[in-house]
Amino acid sequence: MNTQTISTQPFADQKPGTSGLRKSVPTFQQPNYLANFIQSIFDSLDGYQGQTLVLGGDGRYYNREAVQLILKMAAANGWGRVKVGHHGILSTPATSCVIRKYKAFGGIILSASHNPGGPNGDFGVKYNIENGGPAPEKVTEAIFARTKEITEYKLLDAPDVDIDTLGESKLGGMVVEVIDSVADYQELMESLFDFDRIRALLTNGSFRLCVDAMHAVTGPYAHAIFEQQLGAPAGTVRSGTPLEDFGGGHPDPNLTYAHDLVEIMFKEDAPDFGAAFDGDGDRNMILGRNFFVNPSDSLALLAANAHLVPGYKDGLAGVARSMPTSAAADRVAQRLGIGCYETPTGWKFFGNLLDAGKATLCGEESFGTGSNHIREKDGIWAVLFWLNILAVRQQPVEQIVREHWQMFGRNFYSRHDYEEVASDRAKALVDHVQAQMPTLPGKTFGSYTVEYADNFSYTDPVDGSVSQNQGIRIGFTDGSRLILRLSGTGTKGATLRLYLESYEPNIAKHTLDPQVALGDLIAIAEEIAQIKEYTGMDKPTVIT
Ligand code: VG1
Ligand code: CO
Repeated sequence: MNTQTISTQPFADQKPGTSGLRKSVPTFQQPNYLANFIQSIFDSLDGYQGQTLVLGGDGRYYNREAVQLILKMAAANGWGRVKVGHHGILSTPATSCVIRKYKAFGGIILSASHNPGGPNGDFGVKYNIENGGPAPEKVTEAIFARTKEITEYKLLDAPDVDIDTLGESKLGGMVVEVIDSVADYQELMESLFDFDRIRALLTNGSFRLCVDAMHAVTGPYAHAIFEQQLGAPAGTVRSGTPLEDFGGGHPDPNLTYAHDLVEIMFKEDAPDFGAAFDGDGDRNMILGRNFFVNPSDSLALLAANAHLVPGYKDGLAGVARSMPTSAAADRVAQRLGIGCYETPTGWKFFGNLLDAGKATLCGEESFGTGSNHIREKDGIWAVLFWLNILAVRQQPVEQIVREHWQMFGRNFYSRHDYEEVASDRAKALVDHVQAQMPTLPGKTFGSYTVEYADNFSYTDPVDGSVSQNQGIRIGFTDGSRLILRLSGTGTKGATLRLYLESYEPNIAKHTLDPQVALGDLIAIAEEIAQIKEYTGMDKPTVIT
């Protein structure tokens, strides 16, 4: 078997976004496109010779081809061993778990997460470092710099590796180890949660669970854990077979795209608990019977109830949330007397806080929750956490959330997404708002007075690195907030995200629909940003 050195030319568009490089499948299928990016990752790393790489993906179209290419490139570049998921499948949280458990040098995750898949859908590549978490900005910047200069890549001239049989084989001088995609992750979950108690809940004859894997990567994990190990009846997991095109769906667990589950959970005689996950298994949507749990509230609730769960019974070091996530978790942190951190959007910013032991739980408004058990957000983990709480408290989801609001007040929260906006229009909108920023403080809109208007800048408390322009924030004197930012994960035009938050201590008002409670703020956002005019859309594509 020969190592080939293949000449190539740079592509100008390989800048990683919020979470890795995401492009349409046809873009990735261009000759050398994927190889360039993978070689650029390897070139920007130091000291991986002879070390272990973890490799897997969410099973979307092009996953298998990409795995073969990466294996041959890894062998040619001197990696010692690649642990690859069975059939090329590994969820994002499972990859993080395996990197940490086996002290691998890093991992490559093939996924465009919540973006649709299939021949005309999206594909993506993320690199995770040895702590199991997404590469921090200094690494992704180095990779991007390399993509602009690359002239050649290395490839082993060898037949494809059998990734459908567990076990070890040699590829040149490198060992390829096909691993069970679920086992290590399942063992970690068992060490954190009270499985006996959860099993008792799921088999008590009255509690009903419905889990929707959306034909994406969590299917095998959910079948193994909820049905086989914890005793939920067969059929509890819906759409549990990963498909290359996710069955034509959009594997984004929100009220719009997980409509099958939403329908089940909002009908009469609905199950007690419902959950859905995204393409790569790091997001979760939590539903009670006829009840939606906002992800920002979910984070706060997990923090407030963490003492009920074995893995967290000794207390939390702190809680971290992304800037646009509501401040509901801050109130819990304050009550518990623990640290509270506000980071830019994207899980990579939690890594240092977790490594330094400053935060135990982390969350994002975008259906992401996780903890220091790994360095990624984790969908199945979040559901197990909830089930553990339900098993101990023996109350319906809705009652638990309402009691939480009674204790802490309610942070009304909503996110409005405007998808596939023409990029120049989206940029013009941002410029238009940015231009008003200096004059906004002190200005009144109805009963609201602007206290501050800025573009969020974050200084990492551990390594001092600074990340600027992480989203426009307009804060009002009563603590309400409007946030505007452009997505860093979309692949078609621009996606504008408007985040809205207000705080309501009055229990009598907690039953309001968030869209009503936030009505004034929605109108103020329109007045400042003129979203309808700039986007040409009269309503958001997705409302959470
Ligand atoms: C979105 C979310 C962000 C999340 C990111 C990756 O980013 O807002 O909170 O971390 O997706 O999630 P953006 O830049 O589009 O707003 V995943 O599950 O798609 O890897
Ligand atoms: Co994801």
